[in-house]
Parts: sequence; C-alpha cells; structure tokens
Amino acid sequence: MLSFEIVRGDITRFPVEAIVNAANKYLEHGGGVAYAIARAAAGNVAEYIRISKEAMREQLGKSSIEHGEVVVTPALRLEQYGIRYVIHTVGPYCGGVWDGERKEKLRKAILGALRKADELGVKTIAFPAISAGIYGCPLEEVVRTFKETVEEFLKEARSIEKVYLVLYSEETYRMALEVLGLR
Ligand code: AR6
Repeated sequence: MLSFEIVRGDITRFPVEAIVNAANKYLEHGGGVAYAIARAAAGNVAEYIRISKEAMREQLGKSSIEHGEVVVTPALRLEQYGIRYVIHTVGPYCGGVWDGERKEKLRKAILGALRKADELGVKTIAFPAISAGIYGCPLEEVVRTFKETVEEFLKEARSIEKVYLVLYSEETYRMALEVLGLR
C-alpha cells in the first residue's frame, strides 16, 4: 500500500531510491534545488548538466522536455545515501498566478516522475516542492496538487510504496502541514 508523507529536509541527502529534480525544460540546472542536486551529485554543476543533456538525447531523442516527460540520470555521489536515480521533471512557471492550466502541468510533471520511478522498480521516492521556488507557484496549491496526484497514482502503482514531499525550510514545512490539516 502506497503512502504519502510530508517531511522537512534536504533532498540531496534524503535516503530514498529516487529523488526528483525540479528542472527546467533544457535541464540547465542553474539555481534552486536543481543546482543543489547537480552540485551534490557530480561535484560540478556543469558536468551534471552535460550528463543530463546527454541522457535527454539518449532517452528522448531531443534537447528539451515537456511537462510530463522525464529524464533519468545516475545519482553518482548521492549513492552514499542510497539514492540510485535522479528523475528530472518540469513544473509550470506561475510567477504568482495559479489556474487550471498550471495545475494540469504540475499534475503531469508529478505523474511522469511517479510512473518512471515505478517502471524502474523503485520503492521509495522523494519530491521537492516543484514550481514553488523560482517558478513562483503558490506553495498551498503545489502541496494540494501533490496530494491529489499521489492519490490518483495509487490505483496504478506497482513497486512504489512510499512518496515523500521534502520541504526545505521550517516555514514551508509548517505551511504544507497546515494545508493538509496535519497540524
Ligand atoms: N532540498 C529540498 N528542497 C529544496 C532544496 C533542497 N536541497 N533546495 C531548494 N529547495 P526551485 P522551481 C526547494 O526554485 O520553482 C531552477 O533554476 C525550494 O525552497 O528549486 O520548480 C531550475 O533549473 C522550493 O520550495 O524550483 C529551473 O530553471 C522548491 O525546492 C527553476 O529553478 C522548488 O524550488 C525551477 O523552479
């Protein structure tokens, strides 16, 4: 039975089999959690961008991804925490605005990563709050969309048993718990 949990932590050292990156469509890991993952995994951000772009070409045969499409790269140095894969997905850009179209893009981004992890036989997966940083989507809506999308995925899940939403700051962690009525 799959379960969903909100935790506070740093996703670059979170002990799960797969972590998800909140990427942009070109996998240019220039800031936010993407930069942190790239630096922690490869020790050098430019090198992880190179690895990611090469993986995108191999896996999808193109040089940019759409919402719902994902690319998998090796965890490299993150293997010390038991992480085997980094799954790159792209959420919507909001700039403070939220609507049905953005929600659908986020749903696709989350579902794409969940499906890929399931295909890889992963049991545990951790997500950052995709689009809630530089892309400016309201955290409350992002958290709600995560809960709904994981619930939707329940019916098709095969290997995944545990999905974590990892919030980086104490403030965002508290907000997320409040949104779900957990505190
Ligand atoms: N662990 C967990 N969460 C983190 C960490 C961490 N180590 N570091 C930051 N966060 P963002 P986006 C949180 O901006 O909004 C990049 O440049 C952060 O506090 O990383 O989807 C990409 O290349 C926030 O709550 O992603 C894209 O161009 C959440 O992760 C663009 O940013 C997501 O913030 C994507 O923007």
